[in-house]
Amino acid sequence: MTFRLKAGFSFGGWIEEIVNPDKGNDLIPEGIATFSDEYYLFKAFLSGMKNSCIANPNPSVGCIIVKNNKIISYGCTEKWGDRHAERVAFEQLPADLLEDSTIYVTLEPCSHVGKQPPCVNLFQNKKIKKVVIGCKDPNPLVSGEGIKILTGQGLAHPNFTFANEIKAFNYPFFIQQEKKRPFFALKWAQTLDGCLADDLNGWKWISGEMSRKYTHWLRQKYDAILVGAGTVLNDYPSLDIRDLDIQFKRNPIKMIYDPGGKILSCSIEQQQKLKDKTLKSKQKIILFICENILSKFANKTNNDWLKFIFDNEKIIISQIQTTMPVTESIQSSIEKINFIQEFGRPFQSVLVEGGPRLLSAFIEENNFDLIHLFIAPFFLGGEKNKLFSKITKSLIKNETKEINKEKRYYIANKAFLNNDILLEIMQNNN
Ligand code: AOF
Ligand code: ZN
Repeated sequence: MTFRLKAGFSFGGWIEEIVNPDKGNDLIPEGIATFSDEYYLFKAFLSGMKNSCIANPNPSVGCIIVKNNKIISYGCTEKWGDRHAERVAFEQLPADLLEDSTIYVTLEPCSHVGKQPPCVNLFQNKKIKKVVIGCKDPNPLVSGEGIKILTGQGLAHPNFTFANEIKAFNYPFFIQQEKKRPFFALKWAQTLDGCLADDLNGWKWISGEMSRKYTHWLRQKYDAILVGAGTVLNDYPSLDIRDLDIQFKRNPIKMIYDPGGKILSCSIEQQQKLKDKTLKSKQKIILFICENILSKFANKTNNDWLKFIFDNEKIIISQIQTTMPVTESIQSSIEKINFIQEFGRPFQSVLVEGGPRLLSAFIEENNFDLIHLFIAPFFLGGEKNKLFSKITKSLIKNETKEINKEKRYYIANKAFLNNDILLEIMQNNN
């Protein structure tokens, strides 16, 4: 899968639209004629961004209905299990208004019975002019069948001008359909000399305001945020969404990787800070702890802090195995959690936000799909908080594996966010 992302676009969507809501729909890329199919497809794409945080694991699809050069209805995929974009757009209109209209939808309409009935059936006998389709659905249950059915009815007009952007925006969905596993994105901000924080850990923000807004938008797009316990006990991050001027609908699940049980054995002062900040959460938190460490703490039931952790409805403790590489142990632990029961929907994606050691483990084990890298133009001059820093010891015990230093990754996207650079990097370009 090669992405040819247009300037101003990122894997999170149209950056200007996200961090600058005043821009509204005034973002039509250069060279796209007003009222052309591409023009309306782009508007459908923007309309699909509204529910990106609640539609997953479904793709966040946009659909618009156009008649006499006027948009008469908008639709966006609703939360998992609910209506698809086409049905939302259709159900707002009386059937007779649909006559002579054109439908623009970013993903091939589905042809299967899932939690919802097939969208292809919506178009029958409505005297619609055509259905312009932005991208093929990778779901094996659909995969071209929707386009085929609509072609048979003389309605299908595939137009893949924005197919790369649509795929990028719904990348976790595409990867999950193709690889049948959760999607891992890494995110960090660094200085020109590669520091992710200063050596005294006193520096909170590397990147500028626009990058931060974009990061918070990304947070709501992913199902969960994963950080290491070291980062939690240094920064006490809230891991919530803030600083966004536009509407968002949900905070991500917080995941803390704490193989050695640092959080179970932290000081009273640290316990209080955790209670006031990271653990003060509307959303449930998942703590990954090694099985042998857990068994050491399990019988200390007279300890108030352990009681607070173990009896807390908001905290799910998920065991990890010491015999596996870090990222595999996290993945296999995630796979054992019943997300539908705990969170009301299946799990699809995680954004790994740090610290440097946990990020390095994902890179060392080559287990990631995408990097969102922010580079801020200044120097910090530290040593401790760089990737693969020799000063902080590795998370991977008894591992001799070295990262493949020769490997070149693929820069799928680049953007200026005021005075920062955003690079979005994939394993390769296919
Ligand atoms: C569409 N329009 O807006 C979306 C589609 O279980 P279901 O019925 O919700 O089906 C989920 C699948 O439908 C999903 O895996 C993907 O293939 C497709 N998503 N299709 O026609 C939409 N979100
Ligand atoms: Zn559908």
